[in-house]
Amino acid sequence: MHHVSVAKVLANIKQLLRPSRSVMVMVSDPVDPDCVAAALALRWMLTQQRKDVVLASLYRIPSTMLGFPGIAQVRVHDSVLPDFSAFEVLVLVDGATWSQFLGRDWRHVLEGLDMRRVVNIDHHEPEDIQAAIPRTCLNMQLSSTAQVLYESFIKPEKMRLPVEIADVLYRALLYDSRNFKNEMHPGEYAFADMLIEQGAAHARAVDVNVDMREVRFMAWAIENTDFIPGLFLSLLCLDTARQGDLEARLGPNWSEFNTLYKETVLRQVRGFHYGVILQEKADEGSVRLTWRTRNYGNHLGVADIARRAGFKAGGHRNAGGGSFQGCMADARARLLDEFRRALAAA
Ligand SMILES: [Mn+2]
Repeated sequence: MHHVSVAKVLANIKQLLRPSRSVMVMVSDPVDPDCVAAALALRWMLTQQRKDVVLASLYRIPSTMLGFPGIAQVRVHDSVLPDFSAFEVLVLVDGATWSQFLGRDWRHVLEGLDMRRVVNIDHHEPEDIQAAIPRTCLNMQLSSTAQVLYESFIKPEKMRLPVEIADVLYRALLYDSRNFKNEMHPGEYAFADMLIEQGAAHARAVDVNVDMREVRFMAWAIENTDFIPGLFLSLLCLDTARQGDLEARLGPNWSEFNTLYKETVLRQVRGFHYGVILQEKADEGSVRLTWRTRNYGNHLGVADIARRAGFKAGGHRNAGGGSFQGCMADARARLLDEFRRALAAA
């Protein structure tokens, strides 16, 4: 992968956008405060330059995001792809892999796209998008995609934001940083301070107001978590039977209610630095991986361990996801083996 400097990438993106009249901004899967706020902020910036901007998602809006300010501006294309040819530039925000934007059939979708007109703005560890479009992939290891926009556009151009844009960017920052509990990135507090100064509502952004189903998921999940002290690991395996149990308790969207569990149990319990969820995808013959690593202390990189166990894995160092082709029993056994091996070698 050849390296292109951030300054050069930024110049390339500005050059591509300057003459363009119509832009589509796509949000990533999962649809969360960061990708939506980044899309709303970009829409505001580009509309100032008299461009037509459409915000799109290939993925449904999770129930937790239905009350997010401005969410109605995101068009959901959950069965039919948008007509990309109607736009001069396609901007993909807050994701590093094609599948997070274009779905499982992304290779086919890419065949119909002019890659010179695709832009990626993101803060995850670089993946296949950067490899494909290094000239227009703005990837900065910062707190959030919201902060990437701040450092690249808002701060250098001394933009004054509308209150509603400052507010959603602040929510994005707090969401992605877990209210500043994640690893600290340069400029994070300066960004926050600017947003507050421009009218972001702090009290509302930090208000915790979870659905009761979050509590029921957590109670169920704690009962079903394997706490493996020798590996410093908490492991929740959701095989098909357990998923059926959760669906009966919480409804078909049960998987949207794991936030409280992830926040409370993964990486927060003394002696359990690594928190992993494995979820069987029987229809795809695969297993989905989610992990969190305690931020404080010197710990192993779960992505590397998972890759050695045969998973595809990415995201951030201390929070990420991936997938394994095969069954739950194999995914679990191989992951635990590699944890054992890595800890023995450490
Ligand atoms: Mn993000």
